[in-house]
Amino acid sequence: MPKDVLDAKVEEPETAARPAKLGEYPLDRSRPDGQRVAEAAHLLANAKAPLIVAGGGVHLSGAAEEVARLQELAGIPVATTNMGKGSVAETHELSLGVIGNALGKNLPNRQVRKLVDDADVIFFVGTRTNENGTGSWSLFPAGATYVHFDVDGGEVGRNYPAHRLVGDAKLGLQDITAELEKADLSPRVAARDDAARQITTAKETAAAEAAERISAPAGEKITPQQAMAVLDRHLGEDDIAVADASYSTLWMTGYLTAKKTGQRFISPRGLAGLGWGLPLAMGSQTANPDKRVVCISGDGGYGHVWAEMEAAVRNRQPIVSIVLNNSILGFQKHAEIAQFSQYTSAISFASVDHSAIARAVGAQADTVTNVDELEDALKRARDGSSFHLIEVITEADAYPPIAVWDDTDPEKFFG
Ligand SMILES: Cc1ncc(C[n+]2csc(CCOP(=O)(O)OP(=O)(O)O)c2C)c(N)n1
Ligand SMILES: [Mg+2]
Repeated sequence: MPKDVLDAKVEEPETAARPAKLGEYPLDRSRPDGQRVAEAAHLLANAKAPLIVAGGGVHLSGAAEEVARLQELAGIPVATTNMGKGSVAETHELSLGVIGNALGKNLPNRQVRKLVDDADVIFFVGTRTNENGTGSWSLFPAGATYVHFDVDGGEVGRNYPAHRLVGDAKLGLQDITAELEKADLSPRVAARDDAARQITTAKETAAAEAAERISAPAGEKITPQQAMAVLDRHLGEDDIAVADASYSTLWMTGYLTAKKTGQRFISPRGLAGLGWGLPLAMGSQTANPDKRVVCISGDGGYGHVWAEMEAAVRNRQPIVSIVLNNSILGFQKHAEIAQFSQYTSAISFASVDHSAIARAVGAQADTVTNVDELEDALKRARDGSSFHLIEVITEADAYPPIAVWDDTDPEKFFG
């Protein structure tokens, strides 16, 4: 731009005034077709083993309360994708937790898989049925009837031929619930206890299996799962959890609990770009100044965004930023091994002191190597009012929580 053009005074054009109220999202909400809503309600009311699969669209629409209402009214079990986590409280007896690619043998939730296998009517809401949400399209039974509800008709039925519903999740779920309120739900009421029992049993088995993975001997170097178990105890129902791409997302979705309907767990699952974690946390904190935001990143991903710590400190954002430092690009290493049985030279880092980098820009920082130190650091960070980095030195050989690698010999990864 020439400088004289930049300097020129511009009269405000008459058309500049924009009186519309634009401070909310979504700006426009559309209702799905009434006849199709009635048919969907009929399918759900008469299903033997219905299952709702809630995706990130539920949060975008602000429809979590509506999903929870449907779960309660019709006694329908609810699972979520990674991005839909928190659509319902995971402490509810009819909540399965996160499914999709998160059902690998190193993630507790794989025990709920049987309930997914047995579902006869699957109701997708606010999900693109993409690779992660469907376990590479391996998860959902071929014989089930599908109802797919999304704001984008191009996504509806794209991967699973489905009864189609197109529109805003909040309004559409209200309509389906209104239809179900008129229906005979006695078969659903009768089936509820059995479904709740099956889910409870699956979760208890999962918890027993995970117990060994998440209990940490005092003073010893810890695994990401052990770190998540500590964090889960500290995470309040009003806190927002954010994760970077790579394993951080799966540690978060697999090992933290949505304690309340609508609680947010934000991760870059659309494109899975590394480095999104801290900027996502800063955006979350800006939008929710009164909430505690906790961010989980890997050391490689964090290296993309070190400079943002300065902005978070300068803007007095009291984010609790946890870096799981395993000194490798873990997911990348394991993907290369699984694919090629060897890995490239750029996988391992020299020793990097992330806490020193944080202190250099004026942040609080702790480096922790065991559970007790992590407990103390989390208490300090939660009570504090400024940006706080907790660098957790973790074991590099945490078995990758990726379902498609379940059959890979651990020797290959760590031998
Ligand atoms: C911008 C970007 N570059 C590369 C990748 C490919 N990638 C996926 S996971 C990963 C390793 C991440 O390592 P780290 O952040 O240390 O997490 P870890 O897996 O060790 O927990 C890489 C390089 C990506 N997703 N995004
Ligand atoms: Mg790493």
